[in-house]
Amino acid sequence: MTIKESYLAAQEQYGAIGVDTDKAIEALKKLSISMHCWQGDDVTGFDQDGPLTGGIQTTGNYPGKARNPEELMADIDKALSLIPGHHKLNLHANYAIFQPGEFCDRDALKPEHFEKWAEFAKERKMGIDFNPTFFSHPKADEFTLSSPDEEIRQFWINHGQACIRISQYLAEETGQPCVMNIWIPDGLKDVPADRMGPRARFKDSLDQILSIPYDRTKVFVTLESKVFGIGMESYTVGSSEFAMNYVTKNGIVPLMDNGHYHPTEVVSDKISSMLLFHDRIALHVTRPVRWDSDHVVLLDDETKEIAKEIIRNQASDRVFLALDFFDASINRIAAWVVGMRNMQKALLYALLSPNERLKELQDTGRMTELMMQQEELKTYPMGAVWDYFCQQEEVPVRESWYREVQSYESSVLSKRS
Ligand code: RNT
Ligand code: ZN
Repeated sequence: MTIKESYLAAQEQYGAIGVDTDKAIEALKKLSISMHCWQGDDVTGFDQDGPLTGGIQTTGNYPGKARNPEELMADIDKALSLIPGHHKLNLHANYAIFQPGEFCDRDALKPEHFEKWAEFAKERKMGIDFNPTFFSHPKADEFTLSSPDEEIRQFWINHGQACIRISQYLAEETGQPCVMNIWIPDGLKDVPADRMGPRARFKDSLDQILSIPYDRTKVFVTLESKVFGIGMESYTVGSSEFAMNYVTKNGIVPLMDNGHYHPTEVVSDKISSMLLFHDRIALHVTRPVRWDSDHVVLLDDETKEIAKEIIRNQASDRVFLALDFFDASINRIAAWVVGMRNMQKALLYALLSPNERLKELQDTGRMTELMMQQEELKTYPMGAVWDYFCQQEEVPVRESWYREVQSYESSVLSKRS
């Protein structure tokens, strides 16, 4: 059977439960995901040689890591060529590109340091999202925006302000809004003597960062909370309550990373509540394994549940969707492709559900039928629709994309030492 024939058979089966597969494909085409540049080089960036700090960690030493902007850009291109649809690029400030011999510290970064990225994005008609980098830096050993050392705190406030200017530049260059996400690692390994002080300083630092003039239709500032980090097990300054209250009071956008909550809490259950109180929300989709381990996104239950919340609440234009993982133990390009394609599959799964019908079953108390239908849906032929979508988008169908990664590995990655 050809891909088209399988698709037509699937179309009929979905049609019988009131799902229009053509419409699902059309909708999926428009859903763009922000692909994080930092999977390509284990969050190293180009502005310093030190280790990854901030309580996050990459493990593994798979060969072929991108060592410079050219390699990272080539790898991003390779990954994007294997991912259907049209996406955004998510950059971190430590990916600044300097002229030979030039160095500029984080507090003084300028749009020109991201000119090459802007060009890269424009050539590909992509938008760019941006992140100040409050880690992997000599001044980020302990506290950043919540530091009791005023000089250090000021340094990072300047960094945040510089990043707002860069974000606006990126938005203007690409013609697409830039989501600028603030996440700080600040916290303590052991029981604090003062939980309020660092949070009060963080609050003040954010106020100062946001006090510079910027165009709120071009730059959407988001704030990401976290429950703990490695070496910050007892206290994080930017907790969920802190972030939620701050964003609500200051009209910026909440960002939820599904690795940043207590292990039995799920972001899928938080989305509806957040959407009721915010015009927009942002997500970092990741896969926590036991802890916030940032494994590659799989087509697992929680990823599907997150996608359902976006789709069945018709919220795709209110949710900034980004991925966030960094796995150095496998081919890094494959990691991107698996994660991106899985997020898209989860969205397709949600688009191929008879959502109105399922709501009606819930509202009329027909819980047996609801369970039955939700379970039967799991074995509907979504794969045939996905394959057809990939074919239409001119990207490799099913596992055939992996051959391209293998040949790229032998012709390009294996030559990197
Ligand atoms: C860390 C946060 C944050 C980072 C990136 C690199 O726990 O999830 O989003 O992963 O900024
Ligand atoms: Zn994150």
